[in-house]
Amino acid sequence: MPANLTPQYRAAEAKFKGARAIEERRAALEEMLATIPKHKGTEKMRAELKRRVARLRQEEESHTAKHGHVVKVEPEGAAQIVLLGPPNCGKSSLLAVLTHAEPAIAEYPFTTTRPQPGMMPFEDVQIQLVDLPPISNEHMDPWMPNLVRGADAALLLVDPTSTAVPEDVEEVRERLAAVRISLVGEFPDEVDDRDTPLETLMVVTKADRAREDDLQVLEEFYAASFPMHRISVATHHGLEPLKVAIWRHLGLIRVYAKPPGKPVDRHDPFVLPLTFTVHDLAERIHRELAETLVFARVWGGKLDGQRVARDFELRDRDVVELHF
Ligand SMILES: Nc1nc2c(ncn2[C@@H]2O[C@H](COP(=O)(O)OP(=O)(O)OP(=O)(O)O)[C@@H](O)[C@H]2O)c(=O)[nH]1
Ligand SMILES: [Mg+2]
Repeated sequence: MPANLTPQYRAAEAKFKGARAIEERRAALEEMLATIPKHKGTEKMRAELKRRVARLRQEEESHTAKHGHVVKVEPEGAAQIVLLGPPNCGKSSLLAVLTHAEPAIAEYPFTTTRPQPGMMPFEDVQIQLVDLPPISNEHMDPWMPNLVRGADAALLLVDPTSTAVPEDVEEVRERLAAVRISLVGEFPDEVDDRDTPLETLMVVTKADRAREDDLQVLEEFYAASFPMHRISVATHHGLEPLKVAIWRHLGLIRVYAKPPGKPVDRHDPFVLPLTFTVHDLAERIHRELAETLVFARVWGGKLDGQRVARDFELRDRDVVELHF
């Protein structure tokens, strides 16, 4: 037994021995982990404690799943994007830096056990990011596939400093492929009904700590499969370009509707799919009135208030005046 175990640690250990419910046991183990003196002599014990915490967490999750617990995140904002990746790759750190959410972040794996949403402001829209527990060969929460299928897009995070890369990333792709979710850089032309392709950007994290060589090898390996972004949460490197890429990848446009003769409201755009027409917009605003739409005027690009036909395809940042 390594020496110098504190009374706090002993108390937590006693609590663990007396605990019956999984949650209580896990909480006590976490307390032991937090109070154990951190030096060379306790290294093995700490590693073992982490493993036991992780195992109990998994048990907790499958327990709720077996009891019919469905885990969902209500979509909010312009789109819902899930953060996917192996343990410890930096998912929660990314959520914390891009949104106001305050997820748990730790240097050990399996920190996140529940989905945690946060809203990422981008220019004048809000995009929902959902931080998730890690996926590995041994572990995928049973509620994950459903939640992932419902998302509009995904970020696949890769830790270039991981000793298991790229196998740990491949495990994520394989586990999802096994439940017919394919992470794709670009939406395929043909899709089997049973499959869910999910448009994915790859995010290479921890660029501040990684060796340039490792980054390049990784980027070359995945360049053909995914658009790639290198970031660091520590230095904020690459975060702004990543936000722009996320927005572009979603293939959405913002349109500002203005009542005839009134100024445009630039605060609250309609967020619409690409190829949405003036008629589609009229329908979105007022289903019954759409048929009575006479014409529209558009400001944006080369247009400065000219009349357009109802089948005119709107573009990002157009201002539209509908005349019924
Ligand atoms: N240097 C550096 N460390 C980072 C960066 N991003 C994350 N980390 C560290 O990596 C560790 C894991 O980060 P998390 O955000 O908890 O990783 P996660 O993917 O959410 O982990 P799980 O929830 O366990 O799957 C923490 O110690 C972070 O501080 C980064 O950009 N640079
Ligand atoms: Mg996490």
